[in-house]
Amino acid sequence: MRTQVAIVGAGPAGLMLSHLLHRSGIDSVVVERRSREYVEQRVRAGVLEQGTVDLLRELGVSEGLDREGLVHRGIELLFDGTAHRIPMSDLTGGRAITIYGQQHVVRDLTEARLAAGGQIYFEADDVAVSGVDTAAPRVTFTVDGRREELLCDIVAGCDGFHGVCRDVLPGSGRHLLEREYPFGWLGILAAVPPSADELIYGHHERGFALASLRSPTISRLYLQVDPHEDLANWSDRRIWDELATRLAHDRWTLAEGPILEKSITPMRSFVCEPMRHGRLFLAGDAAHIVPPTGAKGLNLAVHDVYVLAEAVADWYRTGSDTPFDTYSARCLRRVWRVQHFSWWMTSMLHRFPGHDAFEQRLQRSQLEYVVGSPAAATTLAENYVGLPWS
Ligand code: RFL
Ligand code: PHB
Repeated sequence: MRTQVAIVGAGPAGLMLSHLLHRSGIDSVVVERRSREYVEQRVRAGVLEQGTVDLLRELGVSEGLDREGLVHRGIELLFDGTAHRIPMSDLTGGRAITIYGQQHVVRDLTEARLAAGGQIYFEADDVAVSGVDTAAPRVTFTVDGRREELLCDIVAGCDGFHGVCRDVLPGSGRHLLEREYPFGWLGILAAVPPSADELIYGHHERGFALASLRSPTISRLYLQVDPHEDLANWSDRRIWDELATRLAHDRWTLAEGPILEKSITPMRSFVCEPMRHGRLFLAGDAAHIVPPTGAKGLNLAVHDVYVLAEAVADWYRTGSDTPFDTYSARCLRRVWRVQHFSWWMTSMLHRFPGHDAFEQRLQRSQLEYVVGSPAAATTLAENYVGLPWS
């Protein structure tokens, strides 16, 4: 088999890239380890920046998003029992975020790609990438017990944090920068209408909590927990009680309902520099991870592949390597802005085990400054809705 661009991973990054390349008349094949059902049901992100929404519209993949996406113009910051609204749209010249589940983005992108004749191999085992130092890289994998070989010009490593592509970069040439946080998030999806109109980010002495949503009848909620916490210790009763305590406010009452899904995610910040080796280009979680407090991972993945698609199209058009040589630096500029914002939100809102009274006072002062100063609130708002793409 031959294609121009072999894409490893059918998450938001890989699928979006396949659409962007198709728009430029460039052929691609997507190779995904999991089944189609699995990737279309994996519950993860929910907050889409304006730039992500605009791009989905441009690509003609926004029917579901336009029908079911919920536009939000502000968020609530809750601390010391007081809720403070950050009017994001007012502070950013009308920009907003849209709530639409990642699994629906993935479902819509997959459907549209297949309908346009795109090729996606699901349930591909033992995916291996080779020859990226040459002009003839290849991706090999097993489907239905058959070993397949995909010859290509370029490999896009869109296979997430636990993928295989990052390890193809030689250890001597890559730099891994990392922070682990002393907590994780216990997330639930529940069949209950959201208790408030906007997302509530709650800083509480018992730990951080977040009330989000997926639709008028489905809520998505998170609790800060120990990163090694066992889910078995968290009965539905305990989860609801803890959420009610941490998110208590007289403007809302947390409604309870059946919990449809629960999981615990550790929190880390991670960047692999550079994001390219030879003909291999990393994009999305394969190259970087942010803690979810800033709601940025998926949006950053979309920005990477936007830059990559442009570079690939330029390379085919001009034959010059310059667009390839600048890919990593162009992406990393935004990656580090988003890393900082995600780290800052995480540091401001969580309870850090071991923090002494001095550090707690600093944290409190930061929260008061953000809700009290229009300049500080604007800093939060413009990063949260997404800074303009360069
Ligand atoms: P993905 O989504 O992990 O997709 C990678 C795909 O590659 C496949 N794969 C392989 N395929 C072939 N061969 C291999 N060897 C392979 N290894 C892996 C995987 O099966 C998968 O299908 O990466 P991508 O495309 O870069 O997308 C990144 C986003 O998924 C991620 O950043 C977000 O989910 C992060 N995130 C959020 N981002 C936002 O922008 N807004 C949010 O509100 C938000 N909330 C969140 C989040 C992530 C969370 N968790 C669970 C980590 C909330 C949570 C709780
Ligand atoms: C979500 O709805 O899943 C969500 C919302 C905001 C975040 C992270 C996740 O910061």
